[in-house]
Order: sequence, then C-alpha cells, then structure tokens
Amino acid sequence: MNSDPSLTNPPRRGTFITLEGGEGAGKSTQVRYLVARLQARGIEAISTREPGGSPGAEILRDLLLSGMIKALGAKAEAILFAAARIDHIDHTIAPALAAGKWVVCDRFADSTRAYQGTLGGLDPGFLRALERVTVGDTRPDLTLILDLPPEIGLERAAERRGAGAPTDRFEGEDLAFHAALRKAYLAIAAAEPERCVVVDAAHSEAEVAQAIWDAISHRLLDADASAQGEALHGA
Ligand code: Z5A
Repeated sequence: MNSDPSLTNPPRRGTFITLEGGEGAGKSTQVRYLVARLQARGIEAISTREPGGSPGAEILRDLLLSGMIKALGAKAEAILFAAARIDHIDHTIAPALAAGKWVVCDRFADSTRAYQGTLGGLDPGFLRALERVTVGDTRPDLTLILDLPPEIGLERAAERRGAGAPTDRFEGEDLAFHAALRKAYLAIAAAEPERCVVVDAAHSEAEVAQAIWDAISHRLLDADASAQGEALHGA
C-alpha cells in the first residue's frame, strides 16, 4: 500500500475568498489585513481586485469606471465586467489557485449580480447564463459581505477621496441607489448561506478584521485541519 498521500491524492486547489459590499465598506482595507494574516501563518496568499487584477482587465477597469459605458446600458456594462473577469480569472486567479495559493479578491461576480443585476434591472436568466460562462468552476469558497449603512460608507469614501475630487461612475449615484445595493447584497447572502458570511463593517478596522478571521477559521481553516487529519488517518 502506498503510504505517501501526495502520490495518491490529486494536487489541492488553493482557496478562493471574495470580499463584497457597498461603497466605502472597507473591502480594500480588509483584503490587506487578511492577506498579511494568512502570510504570517505561512500560507501563500495573493490579493487582487475587480474590475482589474490582470493587465487586460485593468484596461477595461479604466473604461468602466470612467462612466463612458453607462450610456450603453446595464446589459453592455455587465458584459464588459464579464470580459474583464474572464481575463482576470485566466491570468491571475486560476493560475494561483492551481498552484495551491489562497486568492483574496476585492469584489467578484456578486458585484455584477448586485450592481448590474438588481440595480440595473437585468433579467436574472441572462445574468445566470453570463455568470456560468464567465466564472465556470472558479467559484469562491467563501464570500465575506461587508455590511454597512450607506451613509457611513459614502462618508468614509468621501473622506478618503478628499474635498473636491471627482466621483467615479458608481460613487456619483444617490443614497437610494446605495441603500438598494445594501439590500441586494443581503439578499445574496441569505440565498447562499453556505458560501456567504455577512460581517458588520461598522466597527473599527481591527474589530472587522477579527470578525473576518473568525469566519475564515471557522469555515475554512478548522475544516481544512480536520480534513487533513481524516486523510492522514485514512492513509
Ligand atoms: N462594479 C460593478 O458595477 N460590477 C462589477 O461586476 C464589479 C464592480 C466587479 C469599483 O470601484 C466599482 O465597480 C464599484 C462597483 C463596480 N463601485 N463603486 N462605487 P472601486 O474598485 O474603485 O471601489 P470599491 O470597490 O467601491 O471600493 P471602495 O469604495 O474604494 O471602498 P472599500 O474598498 O470598500 O473601502 P476602503 O478603501 O477599504 O475604505 C474606504 C475608507 O474608509 C478608507 O479611507 C479607509 O481607511 C476607511 N476605513 C476602512 N475601514 C474602516 C473602518 N472599519 N472604520 C473606519 N474607517 C474605515
């Protein structure tokens, strides 16, 4: 009998984590905390973002956030976000996961569901089909939805931007838009509780980082440790 599990088991895919939420919820801040904490544990982890995250997708990011695409409508916008996502998956996410790394991504397909889907009023069947051909098997293992009253998020984003600086395509939308966005994310979390964890983002950066770490420990690291234990016992 072969006692070396590496010769009998296929290589392990890495772990894919996405952070989602409205404007100024603290996603980029928490991506940095999380990757640093994973690396401190000796886990190989990369951070990335959407739209963008690969050279081709970064070109589309500039176009999408410039506001020039808005006039084409939500359907065209969703297709362009999807095109950027395909490049991002092919060149950044999939290779890292194949190498066994953790990938921590600032926004992913739930942003298309919330912004272009719910707020853009797109047909759910169209969105599901687009997501299927775009994402394929590269689905997140865990999605952290940072939940925050939009008034606080917009205030944080305005402070970061600085007085007088222009808003981007989505920052310029009104409060009702951002309130509807919050509801859309909570609906996604309620529909997929096995994948999504809602994190109260109204606390300090350190408290939010701890809540995220607790969710990861509970959902991924503990489960991973017991799976490895079972594999070793079964070997
Ligand atoms: N979009 C879409 O429509 N469809 C899609 O499929 C995808 C995206 C993928 C990308 O914008 C836009 O594209 C986005 C959705 C749309 N629309 N908007 N708006 P982006 O990448 O430029 O920005 P963003 O993703 O919206 O992130 P953000 O607004 O820049 O915020 P954030 O990443 O969530 O927050 P942050 O940068 O970490 O923090 C904001 C400020 O708050 C900063 O000064 C921090 O120091 C501060 N902060 C962070 N955490 C805290 C706490 N806990 N307390 C107090 N202050 C804090």
